[in-house]
Amino acid sequence: MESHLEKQNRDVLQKSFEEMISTLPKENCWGFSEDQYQYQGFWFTPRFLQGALSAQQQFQAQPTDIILCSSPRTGTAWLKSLTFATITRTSYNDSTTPLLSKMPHDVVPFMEFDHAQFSTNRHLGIPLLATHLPYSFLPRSIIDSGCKLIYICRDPKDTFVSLYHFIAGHCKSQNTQPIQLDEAFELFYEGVSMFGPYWDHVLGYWKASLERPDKLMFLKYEDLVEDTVLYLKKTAEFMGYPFSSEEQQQGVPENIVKMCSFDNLSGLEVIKTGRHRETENNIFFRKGKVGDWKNYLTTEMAQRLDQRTLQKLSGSEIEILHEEIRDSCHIATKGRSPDITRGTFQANRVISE
Ligand code: PAP
Repeated sequence: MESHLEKQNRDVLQKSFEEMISTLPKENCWGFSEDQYQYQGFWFTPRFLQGALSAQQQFQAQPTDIILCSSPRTGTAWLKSLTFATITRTSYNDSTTPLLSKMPHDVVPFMEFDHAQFSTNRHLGIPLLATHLPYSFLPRSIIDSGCKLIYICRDPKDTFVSLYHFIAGHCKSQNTQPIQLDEAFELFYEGVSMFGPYWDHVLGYWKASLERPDKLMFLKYEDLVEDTVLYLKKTAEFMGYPFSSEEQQQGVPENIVKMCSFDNLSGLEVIKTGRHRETENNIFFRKGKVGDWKNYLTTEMAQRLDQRTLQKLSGSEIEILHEEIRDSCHIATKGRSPDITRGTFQANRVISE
């Protein structure tokens, strides 16, 4: 039970946090009941910002930690389940793994929300932790400890569509009015989205990976969809838990992929009926497809977002758009801005070969 002194300290901290955020630029948007605040270039709800600042102050990374990093809606839960199943493959079998009875977000905690749970996991020898924080917000101990990071990113069009549906679903469950898709699109385009601007999030990790390629692995959702077994093997190796040739002969990676597939996880009772904090688990699992943006964005919207992506990532050698799209943007922008077409991204460039 919290003592009087602890409560007093908590109240003081809360008051100073509220004073601090009252000085920040804010927007009331995306249908949230709370405002979003811009802090050091990124947008947060107060709860997420508070979690970020508290993680910066308190989180002590260990060299053996493996931190799964991502913007929202880019494949975090999938990456959590794949890495968790890989690391715990000798502790659990197909019928005892916690992945069958818990939501991936409850199996691998978020650094900025679930400190206590992380200590328990660590105690159990599970070094995984996740974060949606931008690279520049990571607690210093993560960089200093030399622990490993895995970043997953996704085509911004699918990321936006997924985010829109997630927030709309959340609003519906809270009986609040979601905003229209085209309004949300403009906000995302301008960078006003949870932990956004999306491109700055990607770029922060990308630049860090150039400096520390042995410590930061880049994955793309689209690559993971295309050849999940291949990327799972690379991820296992990067994490220091490679599949032996015997395991490969026995089809262990394939079994993990099957267990963590969208169809399998989304069909579980815990996903159909459970909750993660105040959100129903089924809202986290929508379609799990590449290119679903085609069902929601007009051609003009898609082109605008692609142009934005190429502009924002120009000069970084990152490629998060499909080759065909880059080529068509190249044709559309020829003669306007030579820089726009320079964005190319070797998603798995830093994976140990
Ligand atoms: P979150 O961290 O904000 O909860 P995150 O897990 O990063 O979201 O991404 C959610 C997306 O991954 C959803 O995409 P969609 O809206 O386009 O469908 C979700 O469906 C998808 N996803 C979740 N689990 C899997 C899986 N096992 N395989 C493939 N995609 C998945």
